Amino acid sequence: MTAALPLTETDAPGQTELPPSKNEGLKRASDGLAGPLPAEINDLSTARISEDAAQLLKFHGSYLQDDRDQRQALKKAKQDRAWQFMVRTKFPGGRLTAEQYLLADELATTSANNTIRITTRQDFQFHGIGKAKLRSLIQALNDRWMTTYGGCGDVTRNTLTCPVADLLPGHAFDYQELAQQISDRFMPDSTAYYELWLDGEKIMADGSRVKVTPQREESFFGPTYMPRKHKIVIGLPHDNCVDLFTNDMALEAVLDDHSHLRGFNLVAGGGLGSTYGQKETFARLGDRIGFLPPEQAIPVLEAATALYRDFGDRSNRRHARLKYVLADRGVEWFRDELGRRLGERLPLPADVPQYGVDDHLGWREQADGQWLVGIWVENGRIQDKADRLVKTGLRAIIAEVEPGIRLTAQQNLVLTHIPADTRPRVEALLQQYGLSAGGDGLSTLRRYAMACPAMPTCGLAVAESERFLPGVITELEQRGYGDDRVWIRMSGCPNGCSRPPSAEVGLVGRSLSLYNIYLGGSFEGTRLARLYRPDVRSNVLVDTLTEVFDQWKQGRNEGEAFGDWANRTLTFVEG
Ligand code: SRM
Ligand code: SF4
Repeated sequence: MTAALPLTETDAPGQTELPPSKNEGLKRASDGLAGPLPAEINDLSTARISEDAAQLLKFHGSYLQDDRDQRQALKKAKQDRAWQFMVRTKFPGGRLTAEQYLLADELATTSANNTIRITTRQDFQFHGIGKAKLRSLIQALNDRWMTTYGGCGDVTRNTLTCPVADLLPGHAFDYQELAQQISDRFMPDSTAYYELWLDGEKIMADGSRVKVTPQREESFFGPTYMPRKHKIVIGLPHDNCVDLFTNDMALEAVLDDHSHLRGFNLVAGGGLGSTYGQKETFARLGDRIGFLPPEQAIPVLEAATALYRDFGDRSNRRHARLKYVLADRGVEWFRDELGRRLGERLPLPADVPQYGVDDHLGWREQADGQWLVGIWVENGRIQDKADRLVKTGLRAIIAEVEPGIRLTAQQNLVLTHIPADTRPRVEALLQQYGLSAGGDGLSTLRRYAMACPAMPTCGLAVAESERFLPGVITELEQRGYGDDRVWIRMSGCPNGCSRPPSAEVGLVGRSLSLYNIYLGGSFEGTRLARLYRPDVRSNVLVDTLTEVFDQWKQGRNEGEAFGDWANRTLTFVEG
């Protein structure tokens, strides 16, 4: 089976007659994503860049932002906004080395706001970077093989997979390696990135630098790249730690009784973002399309990605994700069209057993006898606070022990390959810096809470999230709910970056101090939450939650998770 039709079929057979969006023209005219960037990035007479340049900068892994805490005062003083940049890396499978971590830690201090943000897609983000430091930061990351190319923009984003499956006993297949291969396959061809940030050079595996031959053609993406962002994951049913159904495309592992990989189900059409008041936008879980053997993973993803490239809506960016192609045209249409491109239809999806999720906190013995330990990082923000010196502590442990590093899709971090006789030393250091590997004072409720960055960096936030959720959890702990295992996820707008639509409790910003409450998603990420209460003021959020938690405790069946109980018994506003 091969991808029989040419993969440059960008004439988009499925397009509507509406004119293409502005971004389509911008991409086409950008000369391989360069556009006005070289001139504007190097112009230090202004702290910002133009709107067009900002759109293209995303493909290079960076966003123009401003410090929203300062907006009002600056406006009052008739001054320009406090412009700054965010930079996002791309770590397939969330994997990096100790050396890379230590460099990221240093760059966060010298070039950003002294924090590193672990993202829900196993990456790092640096915030608060001044324009004068942007180039040197991206250069320094690349010098140690940390790319930012395609971290954002209308291309294939970071490929996720379980951060530790390849290390644990019982797995014969290297999911990390496949994630890397997928990532490599879908990198853009244009060399504009290397010319803009790396003096036209690529850093090779041995550290040497090689001049790139300038290239602008995109053999796979074509001149207009993807209609919108494109997210791929490899997921495991017994450990759906990557929330596989929420992605544009997923390879769902099909395992035999002994955990050996038989192949994958291709899952397509997931995505979580929506826009208030626009009914044509919604959160959606992916559908199982068909079964494929492991060696067909790349050709099948190529054909499915080309299908998205060609049929995604290029006139309305809010309706451009693959999920809308699936919703509008149906699963059977997708199977037929994919079969046409592959030369034959995929066999029907295989049955998969019950789902589970592991957040990978705590100590586990690896198959090779060494140890790994998952460390909790509140909302992924690596920073020092009075009670927990997360940044200093991680740096100290990583510098001394030189473990492998894996980032989780729950915004936490795993230290790997720790020799058995070093474990007591790591335990002592964790304690010394107030770091938690789960348990040791960390409540269960807080362990499973996640928030997106929102204020003050995110330009799309309409409400607080990362700065607000910890206080909500504290109140719930004080009222006696700390031992309850419930996924609570908050976001500052309905784009769903911390994945509230697939949580048991989703708290989604409506406007300042106002949230919609969604309930009833499954713990395992196999069912979406539904709108339970709209427009809840932040000062009564905890009261509303304690009400439903109490009802759950009184009315649940034995062992029934909160999300399952809520889905079974509550009356919802929608759905
Ligand atoms: Fe996201 C936009 C942060 C994962 C859906 N996301 C943004 C931006 C870049 C805001 C912007 O466009 O100006 C946010 C930057 C805020 C800041 O100050 O850092 C942002 N998204 C994040 C991160 C950092 C949240 C986190 O808590 O970790 C995650 C970075 C992931 C990465 O490393 O690549 C992040 N974003 C997600 C996810 C979850 C996932 O992918 O597993 C989603 C929901 C899944 C999905 O894509 O449907 C998500 N982000 C969005 C959307 C809505 C997209 C849509 O088509 O519906 C936007 C808005 C947009 O693209 O226009 C957005
Ligand atoms: Fe920003 Fe909204 Fe994403 Fe939160 S969910 S980071 S507020 S875009």
